[in-house]
Amino acid sequence: MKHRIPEHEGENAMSTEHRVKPYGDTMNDGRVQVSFTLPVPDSDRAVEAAREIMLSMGLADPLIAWHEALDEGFTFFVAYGSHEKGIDYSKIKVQTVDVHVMSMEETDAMIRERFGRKIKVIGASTGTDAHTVGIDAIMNMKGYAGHFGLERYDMIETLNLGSQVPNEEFIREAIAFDADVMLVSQTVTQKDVHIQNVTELVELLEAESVRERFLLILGGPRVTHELAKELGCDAGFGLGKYADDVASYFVTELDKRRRAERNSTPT
Ligand code: B12
Repeated sequence: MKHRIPEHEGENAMSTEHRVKPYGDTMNDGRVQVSFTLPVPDSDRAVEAAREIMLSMGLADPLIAWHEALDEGFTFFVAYGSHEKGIDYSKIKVQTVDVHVMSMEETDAMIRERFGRKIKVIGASTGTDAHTVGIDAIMNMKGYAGHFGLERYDMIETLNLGSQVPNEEFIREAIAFDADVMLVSQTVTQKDVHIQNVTELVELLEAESVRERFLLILGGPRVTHELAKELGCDAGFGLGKYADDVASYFVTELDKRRRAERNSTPT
């Protein structure tokens, strides 16, 4: 992309200029696009209400670019406005999974060389969560968005339990499968059900004294690495992450642990 600043150059530029604003058409114009629905009939009054919603969000100079009746009493809007305040980029800190992402072939080669056996991975969408597309994107042979899933890897053996798997059953199956890695997918976050669900999973693993036996990886559209760590998992992956990201992470981490164990064993 023509205007993209390489990350390191961007960081340097930011050190002299902390304030970052959205970029629309010209630098620092602060323009953003927002879409939302109001539970009112489509009318001039509704458009004015949408403008006021934009202003109350702190978005100046609002323009309602599109409005359309969704139903008798509901109107959908697409609007533009300017975020004038900006944010201090130097204050942004995130916890991320810091690992070199390998291709499927590189990951397979590393497993062959370092472990000499297949890595066993079990996955499920747990609790009441019925969404399977996320966990399938990571595990299925055909994968997702041009990234093959774990089933395609020669050196990874997988077991995908699907959705609505109770935590107790997930743990039982992980032990029976002798898994190295447990993959948990959580899509529904209403009423923080994902927090309760993953907390219960971690507590059950600890109660059965098997938490350390598995690498526990959480994923889903609202999952961050930071949240996953807070909940007692080893790592977390959200939107835009694929099988290669997660496989690179678990193979690297398992290898690190294998070496640490070897070094601590008296000869
Ligand atoms: C398809 C869908 C359904 C289908 C699911 C079919 C199926 N077999 O999965 C059906 C129709 C069954 C469904 C039902 C419901 N749904 Co629904 N659904 C969706 C929808 C449209 C797409 C989700 C999807 O497939 N995304 C594509 C996948 C590939 O993305 P992903 O899951 O984020 O996965 C990626 C990453 O997050 C990550 N990842 C995901 N999991 C994991 C796991 C690991 C280990 C790793 C490493 C990575 C990882 O990797 C993937 C690839 O990058 C979304 C809206 C949307 N557009 O996102 C709503 C949505 C998720 N659903 C929602 C809701 C509320 C429901 C229902 C509760 C509705 C209802 N009232 O009945 C029910 C849930 C019932 C239940 N018990 O769970 C809400 C969730 C809101 C929230 N934050 O809680 C959404 C966001 C819609 C909305 N805007 O309200 N749904």
